[in-house]
Amino acid sequence: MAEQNCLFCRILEGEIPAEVIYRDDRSVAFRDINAQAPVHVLIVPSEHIESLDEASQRDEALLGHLLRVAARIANEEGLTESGYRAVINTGEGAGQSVFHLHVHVLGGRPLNWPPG
Ligand code: DGP
Repeated sequence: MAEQNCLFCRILEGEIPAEVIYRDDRSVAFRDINAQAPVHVLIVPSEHIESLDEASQRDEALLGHLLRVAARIANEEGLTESGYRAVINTGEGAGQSVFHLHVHVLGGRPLNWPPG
């Protein structure tokens, strides 16, 4: 179900433009508008789930699917050799600013650990 005031639901519905690079029946991937690395893609479930913390047992297959899509995109973006990071910020304190679950895929530069 799309949430009216959710930015990513509006992107999924095509109301707000985005550079979509992948779409299937359960997810959409588009480039982050505020890229933190040469490759920075967001993988978003088509269904509105506020955060990882809101995902339930019913969403287990979907969560696995999002990670598989993340790996596929990383591969297509040429990141397999150099490595990449898949990140799910959960909650304001961890940097979540859009409350529609999403996986960040970052790569194309050295990624430090621990992240800030
Ligand atoms: P997070 O802070 O983990 O909730 O990540 C939200 C990301 O969404 C952030 O990296 C910037 C990105 N973002 C915010 N608004 C837009 C937008 O309108 N279009 C796109 N493509 N990305 C957006």
